[in-house]
Amino acid sequence: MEKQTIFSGIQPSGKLTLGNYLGAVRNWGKLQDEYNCFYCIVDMHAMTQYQVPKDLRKQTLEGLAMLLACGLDPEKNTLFIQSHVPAHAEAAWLMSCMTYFGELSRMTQFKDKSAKQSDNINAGLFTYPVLMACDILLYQADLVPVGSDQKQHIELTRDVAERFNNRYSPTFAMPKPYIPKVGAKIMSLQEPEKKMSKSDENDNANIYLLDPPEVIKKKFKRAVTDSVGVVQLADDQPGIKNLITIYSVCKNMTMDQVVEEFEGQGYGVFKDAVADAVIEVLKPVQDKFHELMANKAYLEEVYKDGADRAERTARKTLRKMYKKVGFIPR
Ligand code: ATP
Ligand code: LTN
Repeated sequence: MEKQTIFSGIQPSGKLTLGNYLGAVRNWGKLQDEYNCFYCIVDMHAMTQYQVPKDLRKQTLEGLAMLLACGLDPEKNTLFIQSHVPAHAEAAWLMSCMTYFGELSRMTQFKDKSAKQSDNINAGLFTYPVLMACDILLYQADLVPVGSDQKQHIELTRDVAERFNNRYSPTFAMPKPYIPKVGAKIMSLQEPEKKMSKSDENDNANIYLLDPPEVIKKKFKRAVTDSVGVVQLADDQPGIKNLITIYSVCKNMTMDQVVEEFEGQGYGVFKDAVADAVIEVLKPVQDKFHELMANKAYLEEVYKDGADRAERTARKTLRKMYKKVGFIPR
């Protein structure tokens, strides 16, 4: 049987966080043997926020190195940079003519980001989900492994794909979100009702994948909890719930097992244990990352080869799309 296709993307909009890792990237490596996988550093999406050019270049390369450090094998997966494959932007124009203003207005990420960057509510921020839909559809992806914040965008992708398929003829596979049961939404350490996000300006809110052990310890010590004082799963203890989630994913335990392990223990002991678990999981990733960043020629080879492979698949779909809508081939 032919392998199913997977597509996912990550923005080079800052340093990767524990949220990106536990909710998305960590799971990608587990799929590489069973699926035909495409993973993309979506630099074009990152432009919806202002990026300092030299930082964007650095973060894009670091993003790629991070995917490799997290265990993605470039022989088994196609790893590439979005702006290297022009079909994404070309398809996005066409699909933006098939996506309604009302649909895009309902996107919660648009609403959240508009509130956060009220001085820069640009057209790209609004049409962001159309470009994302094209990322997915150009590769005929069946599954899209993401954190739960991206579910709404994948539903929109399906709606637009179905519209195209119905208006013309079947062209796109129908993608489904692939969301982990635990870890799909890691919360901010400072405001546990908000998701941990790499563009958060408060450094203490995030664990970055490259944070050294002492920084990780300090951030967990300062993590906002509550005055209940019991390690348990309760709706009015979002900070503790978040720490239980992190520990459970790092240790491969269920949340209930974590609660049992820390029964009768104080928050101080629990926070130290969570920090140690995270440090242990990140250590090999950090070592590998530094090794890769010292070898720019290798990284270049990986993204060039990835772009060539991605381009072939994406072009094929774009050609079909153009033909079906009535564009004359040259
Ligand atoms: P930004 O702050 O720039 O929006 P981000 O941290 O939300 O960035 P993205 O590049 O948008 O990160 O997301 C990459 C992947 O990480 C997506 O699959 C997303 O669902 C997942 N992800 C992001 N934040 C979290 C989180 N807090 N918990 C779990 N998964 C997350
Ligand atoms: N919108 C996503 C990043 C992203 C993506 C994609 C994810 C861009 N294109 C295609 C999955 C599939 C985000 O903000 N996390």
